[in-house]
This record gives sequence, structure tokens and C-alpha cells, in this order.
Amino acid sequence: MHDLRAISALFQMRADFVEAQAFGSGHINDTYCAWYDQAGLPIRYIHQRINSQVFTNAVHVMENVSRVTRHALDRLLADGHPEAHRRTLTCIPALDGKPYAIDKDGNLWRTYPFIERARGYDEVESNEQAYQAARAFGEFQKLTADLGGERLHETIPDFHNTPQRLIHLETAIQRDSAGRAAALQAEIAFARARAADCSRVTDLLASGEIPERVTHNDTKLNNVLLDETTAEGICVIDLDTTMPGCALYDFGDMVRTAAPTTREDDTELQEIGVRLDRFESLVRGYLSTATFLNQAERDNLAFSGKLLTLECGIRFLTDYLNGDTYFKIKRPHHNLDRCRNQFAFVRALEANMEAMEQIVAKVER
Ligand code: ADP
Ligand code: GN1
Ligand code: MG
Repeated sequence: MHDLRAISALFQMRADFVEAQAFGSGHINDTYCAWYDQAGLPIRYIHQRINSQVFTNAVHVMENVSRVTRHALDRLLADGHPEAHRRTLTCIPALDGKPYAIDKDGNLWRTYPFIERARGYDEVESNEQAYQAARAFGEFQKLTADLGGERLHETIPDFHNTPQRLIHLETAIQRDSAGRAAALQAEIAFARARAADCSRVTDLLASGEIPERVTHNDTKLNNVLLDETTAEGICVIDLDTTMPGCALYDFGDMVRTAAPTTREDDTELQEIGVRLDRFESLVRGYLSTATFLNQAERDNLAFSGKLLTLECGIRFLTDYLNGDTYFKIKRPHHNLDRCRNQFAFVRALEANMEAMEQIVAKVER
């Protein structure tokens, strides 16, 4: 646990620090929720330490985040939105005015107001939630489309370059630094057998049939906060990977996290299936705001869920082979469990691909 009182002192809080606890179930950053007393009123903030092993240029991350959130706020204020500061993350400035602060150990921290009366879900509970989440991520893509200015930094190069992810897997197999490869022949064969799937979207991007867009790139369900009473998708969070990408990466990751019958790390593999009703809600929600998609993007909406699930499974497998250096784990074989779960969901998606294509066609009619 870091000294959150000391971290708090690096920012222009205008409130008195009371206490802080670790918060959320993200796999990457260290997130804390801190209570403050603001002239007699209890109020919460999020303090987050950026994972500098994952984001090697954390200043670039914050330059992107501060541009995107500033743009979002300007738009909301221009529209006269009554709760503009609840609809976008906003960076609390550090003492020097920057949107981040560096602590005595060289860690980079940022602070956001805590978005109240809303929450992120690790598992979808209703079709309405799926619809709202997809709608909000579509709206977010619309917002970033007119950002203007220079191209955003690529905070993790080749983040969703799936063929590259497969190459990293092969490297990890060869190195076998944790001595685990021999026991993973079934998982390795599963990934290798799907090499052609891995390059489908990168090929469409290379040929120009699918355009590059500014996308969120980490649209898992718990990265959008839904209003506790109305379920409306109110604030997209975790903007570290917002950068040039492909709309299908965002839709695909929603399918990966909102359409399975189980959670990302459940080990009851025989129970993993596709909730087609959830899938339909995602398509409806996303297309209600992502009205800018071209035909090639629309044609690959169903496939994108399989691609992103396969890619994520490959990443968990690679990390397991490397000795669990990237994703936070809570038990010894967590990454292997996650990989098996993702590959089981890939199989379920394959079995349901035709039904999903039909749903997309039905919604588009
Ligand atoms: P990670 O990259 O580790 O997933 P996130 O930025 O997604 O980090 O934050 C982790 C969790 O903290 C989120 O899933 C969400 O529950 C919570 N969280 C983050 N920012 C806020 C905020 N401003 N208000 C409320 N909850 C937040
Ligand atoms: C990580 O940061 P978080 O927990 O929202 C990861 C995503 C993976 C996801 C798998 C920067 O997301 O790419 O899809 O875990 N984020 C990064 O659950 O690698
Ligand atoms: Mg997150």
C-alpha cells in the first residue's frame, strides 16, 4: 500500500485527506478510492498509479488522457449539460498544474473526481446494461472522431495487432522462462490453428477497406460506469489505451466481456456459452451511436467478438508462459484459467457465428 496521504499532497485537492482504500478489479493500474473532507462535506476521489511496466511512457498516456477528457468536457459544457463533470473523467491538477504528479519513488499518479451513483460491472446483469454500455462506447468513439490536432500517442504500440500477439506467443513458447510450455500443448495448438483469424482485421486495415479511427481499445464492461438507478451509460473510464485503432476492437471487446454466460476467469468451462440476447443488445446499443461505420466494419461486427476473445486468450497464455509478469493475478494459475476460459468462449462464439451474423443483419434492417 502506498502512502496515499503523501500522494494526495501532490495535487491541488482543496479538501482534507481522511483515508484511502484499494479499489476496483482492474488488471493493470493501482487504483485507490480516497475520502476527503471538503469544508465539512465528505467527498471521494480516485488516485491511480499508472503501471509503468505496461505503459513505458506514462507522460504520453497522460497527454492523451488530458486531451481527450478536456475535449469531452468542452463538448458537454457547450451543450449545457447539467452534470458535465459526471459524464467524463476530469484530471485534478498537480501542484505544478500538470495532469499528473510524480512521487518520491518515480511513480506517476493521477487524480480524478469519484463518479458517484454509478458503477462498473464485471458481469452484465441485464440486456439494458449491455445496450447502455455499448451505446456509451459508441458515443465515445463519436466524441474522439472530432478531437482535432495531432495524432494521439500510441501508448502501447501494436496493442491490438493480433498477428503480432501470436508472434509474442511463439517467442514465449521458445523461451519457456517459467518451464510451463510442455503442459500447454492443447492451448498452444488452439491458438496456432486460428492464425488466419488473427490477421483478418489487420489485413482489412492494411488494404484500406477498414479505416483507422481513434478508439478506446479496452472496452471491457467494467470500463464504463452505468447510473445506479437508470442504468444509463454515463462515463467511459480507463482511457490509457485511447489511441488510433479500429472500431471493431472496441465492439469486439464488448462482446468478449458482456456476451458470455460466465466471468472472464470462471473455471467451469462446460458452462461457457453465448448469450445471444446480450449480443443483440450490444449491437443495438452500439449501432444507435456508432452511425459512422462503413460496410466492411458492419460486416465484421460478429467476427470481432471472436477476434478480441482469441487475442485476449493468447495474451493470457503468453503471460502465463512468461511467468505472470503483465496481468495482475490473484492465484497461482490465474492466467491459465483466464486463457482456458477465453478459448472456451471462442469455441462458443464459433458455434454461434451464423446466429450472430443474422442478428446483425436483423438489427440493420
Ligand atoms: P485498470 O486499468 O487497472 O483497469 P481503471 O482505470 O479501469 O484501471 O480503474 C479500476 C476501477 O476503478 C474501475 O473498474 C472502476 O471500478 C474504478 N474507477 C476508476 N476511475 C473511477 C472514477 N473516476 N470514479 C469511480 N470509479 C472509478
Ligand atoms: C486489461 O486495464 P483493464 O483491467 O481494464 C488490459 C486489457 C485486457 C483486459 C483483460 C492496458 O484491462 O487489454 O483486455 O485486462 N489492459 C491493458 O481483462 O493491457
Ligand atoms: Mg479498467
